[in-house]
Amino acid sequence: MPGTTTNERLLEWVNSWAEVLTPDSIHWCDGSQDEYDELAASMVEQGTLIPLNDAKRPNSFLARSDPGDVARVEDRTFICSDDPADAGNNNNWREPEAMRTEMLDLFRASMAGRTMFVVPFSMGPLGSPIAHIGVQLTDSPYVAASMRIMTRMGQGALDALGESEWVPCVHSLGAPLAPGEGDVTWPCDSENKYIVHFPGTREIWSYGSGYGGNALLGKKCFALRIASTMAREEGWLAEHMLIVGVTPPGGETKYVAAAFPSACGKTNMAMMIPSLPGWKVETIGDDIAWMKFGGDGQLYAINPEAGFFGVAPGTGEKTNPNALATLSGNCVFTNVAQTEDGDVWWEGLTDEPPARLVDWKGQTWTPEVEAPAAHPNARFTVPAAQCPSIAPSWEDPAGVPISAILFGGRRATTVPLVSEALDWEHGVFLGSVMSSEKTAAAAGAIGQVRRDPFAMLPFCGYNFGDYFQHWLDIGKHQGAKLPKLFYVNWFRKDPEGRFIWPGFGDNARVLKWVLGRIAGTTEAIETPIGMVPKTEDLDVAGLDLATDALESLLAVDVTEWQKELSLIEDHYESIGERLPNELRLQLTQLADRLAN
Ligand code: O2Y
Ligand code: MN
Repeated sequence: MPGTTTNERLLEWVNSWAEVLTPDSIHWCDGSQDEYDELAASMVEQGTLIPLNDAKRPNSFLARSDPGDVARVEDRTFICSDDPADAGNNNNWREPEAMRTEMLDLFRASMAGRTMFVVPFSMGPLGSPIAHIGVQLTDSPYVAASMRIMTRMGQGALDALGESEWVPCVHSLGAPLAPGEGDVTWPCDSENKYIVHFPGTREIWSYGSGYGGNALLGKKCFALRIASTMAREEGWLAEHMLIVGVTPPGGETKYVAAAFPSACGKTNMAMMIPSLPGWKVETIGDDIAWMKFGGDGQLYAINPEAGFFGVAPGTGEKTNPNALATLSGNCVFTNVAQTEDGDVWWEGLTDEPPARLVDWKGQTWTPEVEAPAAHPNARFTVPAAQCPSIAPSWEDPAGVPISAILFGGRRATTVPLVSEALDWEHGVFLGSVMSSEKTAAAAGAIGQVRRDPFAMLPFCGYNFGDYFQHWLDIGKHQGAKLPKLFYVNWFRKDPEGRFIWPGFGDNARVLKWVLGRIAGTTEAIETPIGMVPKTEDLDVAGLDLATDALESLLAVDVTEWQKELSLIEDHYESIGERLPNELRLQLTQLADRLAN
């Protein structure tokens, strides 16, 4: 049954793809609870979903993926632009027509024996001027159900679309069924994955994977890779950033966006419980921010998503109590372990593991087993509205005005706890050189610095040189009242290798300094790398910090920074010839300031 739409181009597009994909049936998703329940029931019958103990975690399920389909696949992710230079050294490039031919061969009859779901979705609150609509075709009921959690999916999105344009997203598991052939619990073509973007026509084609960012095409593929190219053309920003509202006691809420590479505690910060008495931090989003200029010259941000697709391992009462409370029901867990009483468990949920579990591969697990019970990239999918710290304004169609943007990374040395950019151009320089050190997980590589500009390395849909220029151009927007830009590092260590800063809820102390800088009430010291707090201006009341800890946290060591200069030069070399001259100048100016 076609959805209720008169959009002829949409109807034609669905029909023409149905001819290629040859599904047995077509289901237009309306986004209702009944539809979700029916999808879930059919997946339970098939064995794809295991219902969890309803008394402990109502309306929740566990999925176990194919072991060959457990994460995003960056080496199989492609940008297909006419000119390879437009994709840049930061992307895998393929010629668009050659890729279409190669993929059409795979797509042909790839949905045989299956239902094709037509999934209309809005990235952002329905009808928001900052939101955009997509329509995904998929033969995965897991994907259709997950899209209902992660986006505003169904008839509402079709209504918001009306007769206008949408981002077409085609997804097939690549696992056709012959007549009478039995299905597996996680169909996919794990040896043959393609995550493909055509920025010129704003299309996404994905084949072979049913997992996460490879298959829920609204998230990384649309909201970052395609949206970043749309944002460049249209003068806005599509960024890999969390958004929080920060309210001092009796004060006004200020909204802050922050970009961190993976393993830097982004979800924890998005759901932070501040340690400062009377302060409030509220969640707008944990992963992606779309920001457009309002008539008043401010950047207004929305979280384009409606749910969280978070990493389960490491999420516990100490690291993120708000995330745990969010997971009280209506969740889909993927690749976590199952307890004997039909609930879920993962490393970091409790200090001690249960005596007996079923691991993510469906095998009996006891603490003697060396391998983790949950896959390290095991995920939860849950409605954002369930988060105790969700901000009242999180679905405001107008977005929230952004007063500050934080960039950050994991650095044991060199980079102070917080510094403020000298101006917009210097802030863009800071974003363009964002870096993290590899952790002990990567044996032999500890301390090696990896550059991840704006945390967009796997997500920028075009040449990083052009992307940096776009950020510089945003700074020249007529009448812009730009957010202040900062660089934070929660991970500085002492000579014994211990973290100096406690992190988590105590990061609110840094936010307090940031708000003071926004208000113009807090002073700062100008250093060669930016404006750094006076030690007395960081509120560390009640913190058990070692003597001289603050000096170490805020130190700017000229010798260390001079070594950093050559690393940045190498990084800029790797960007190629489209690196803006303005950023080369920023690097020279930094070198000059360090020399003087
Ligand atoms: O592993 C995946 O498919 C997803 S990766 C992911 C998921 C949620 C939020 N962020 C990320 C990421 O890689 O940045
Ligand atoms: Mn992310």
